[in-house]
Formats: sequence, C-alpha cells, structure tokens
Amino acid sequence: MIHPHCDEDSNEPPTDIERVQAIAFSSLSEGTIPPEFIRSEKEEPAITTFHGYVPQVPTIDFSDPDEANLTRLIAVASMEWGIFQIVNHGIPFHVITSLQKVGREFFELSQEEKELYAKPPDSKSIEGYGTKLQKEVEGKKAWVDHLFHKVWPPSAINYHFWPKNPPSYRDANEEYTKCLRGVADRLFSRLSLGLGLDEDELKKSVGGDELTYLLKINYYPPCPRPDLALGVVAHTDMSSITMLVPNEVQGLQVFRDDHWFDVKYIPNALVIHIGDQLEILSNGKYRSVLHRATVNKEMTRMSWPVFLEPPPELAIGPLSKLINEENPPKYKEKKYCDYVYCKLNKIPQ
Ligand SMILES: O=C(O)CCC(=O)C(=O)O
Ligand SMILES: [Fe+2]
Repeated sequence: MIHPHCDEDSNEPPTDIERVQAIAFSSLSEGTIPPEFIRSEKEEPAITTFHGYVPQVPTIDFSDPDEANLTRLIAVASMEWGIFQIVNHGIPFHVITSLQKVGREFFELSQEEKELYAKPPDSKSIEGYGTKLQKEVEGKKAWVDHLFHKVWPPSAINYHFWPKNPPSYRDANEEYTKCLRGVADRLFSRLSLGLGLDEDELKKSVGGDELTYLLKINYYPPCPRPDLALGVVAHTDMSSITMLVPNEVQGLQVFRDDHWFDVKYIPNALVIHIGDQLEILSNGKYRSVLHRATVNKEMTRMSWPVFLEPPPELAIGPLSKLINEENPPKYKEKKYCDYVYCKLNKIPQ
C-alpha cells in the first residue's frame, strides 16, 4: 500500500524560475543582491558568526589501529558535537578530486543543458537539478543551486538524473560511492559499539542493505553580499548520517554553545554529520548537529553531501535496548517518509 505521506512533497518551483547561478551573474556586476536573499538580523552571517577563540570540531584519524580508541573518539564526538571530520579514511585523493571535477563541470555546462536534469515540478522524488528544497521562512531564498540523485543501492538509482556530461560523471560517482560505502560500514559499526550495541545493530536499524545513499551537490556561486545572504539556512539533516566533502572554500558553520562557528576546511577530510535518525535511534545520546553554510564574495563554493537514508517505509524510534525507566523514550516512532514529509513542510514531528 502506498502511504499517503510517503511522497516527498514537491515544493520545487517550476523550471522557468531563475537559478541562483544566473542571478549571481547579474548581481556581481551590480554589487547588490535581490531583497529575498537578504537575511533577517537574527540570521545575517556578518552579525551572527563568532569571532575569537573558536573551538574546533573534532578531527579523527580513521587509520588508528586501536579500534577501541577509535570507537571512543567517534562516540564522544557524536555525543558532544554531532559532527566530526575524519582523516586517513582510505578514500584515494584522486577519487575525491574526480568526484569534485565532474560535479563542477556539470554546473559549468550551459543553463539549457543543466535544465535537462531539472527536478520535474510535479515529481514525487527529491531527485534532480533545482534551487529550493523546503518551505522557506518569510519567503527568503538561499544562495545555492543543487543537484540530487541517488547513488546506492542499484535498485534505487535513476540514471535519468545523472548528468551525461561530462562523460566521466558516472564512473567518478560510482568509484566514490564504492569507497564511501566501505567507510560508512566501518563508521556504523563504531557508532553502534559506542552505544554499547552489537557491531551490526545500528546499520540494521537504518535499513541494512536497503540504506539509501542520496548525493546532493551544492553549488554556491560568488555572492556580492556574503555578509547578508546564506547558502543553506540553519538545519539538521534528516538522514541517519551525512558524509560530506567540500571544496576548498570555507563556508560550513555549526551551532554550539549559542554561537555559530566555522568548521575548518581540512584537505581530503570527510565531514560526518549525525542526522536526526541517529539522534532518535540513540534516544538523544548522539546529537543531530545544527549547521548552515555561508557564501563567498569572489569564489564559488561547492559541497557534496551524501545523505544515508533509511528506506521510506521503515519505522524509526528509540532502540529498545537504550530505553529503560531512567531513560524513557524522548522521540516518537515514525516511518522515515512521514518524518521527511513533516520536516520539509515544517509540521511538528
Ligand atoms: O555546504 C555545506 O557545507 C553544507 C551543506 C548542507 O548542510 C546540506 O546540504 O545539507
Ligand atoms: Fe546539511
């Protein structure tokens, strides 16, 4: 049976709307941005970014032969920060640079060619090229265009949304996905052990082999007023975990102790976000991290998050092993598709 809420809502504008890349092009010569991109004072990056001593998001060496130590570091980072960077993860440098190269080349194609991959306005899926994901508060817009497509498992892939140009796009994405899956499996086993569960328990709880890898490419064109606009507004990811590589342009920020902090760019590192589903499964032990992205005046920023999502019909709630009288469940059990529907439409969970 098809569940009424299992279709992701299509808030995407029709394809004749202007993409941010085109708006950026005219804004750069004028030195101003359209008012719908100007954030309220509560959000303006120039006012709300913390300057001074900046505590750093933990960096974790994934090649640490002491597995117990690795588990501990990952668990502590997930509890205290909900975000960490991993280095020495084993994904070859050329695999990451190829992913980035083909993604950049796609966004450098003509507008007409990019629109071939536009998310259809009536589409039930999130996949495709677009500019807007969820309902925006007060009609404000984010300074970003994006492309979404699933990369795993094979049964979930719709190659219609994979660019044919550049021709190496598919190979580069497949190679990266293969490497990423190995890192994700290791990460899930560490995260599972870190909660005192069996090694395979957490991955099973998010769908096991049906766990879906959804790639998003964020393209943030240069913005004449990076002090006023945001690339991605403050949010937590809906996923179980998100594994992200950025380009070299600074922009990711996390919210902690009432302040917004820059996440330092580390070449070749993977940024791991704990998403809402892991916060729920762990009954709040692991924290889903509030984050946002700023933009740059001269340079194009890009990022490649992969959201590891449970299958739509899978119900997710606090794991029974983690709840007892002292730790009553803090979250409702809910099908993932219903969770997504509520989140995108700003309906309380
Ligand atoms: O670009 C970034 O670093 C963050 C992007 C992000 O948070 C997202 O797309 O969910
Ligand atoms: Fe995010």
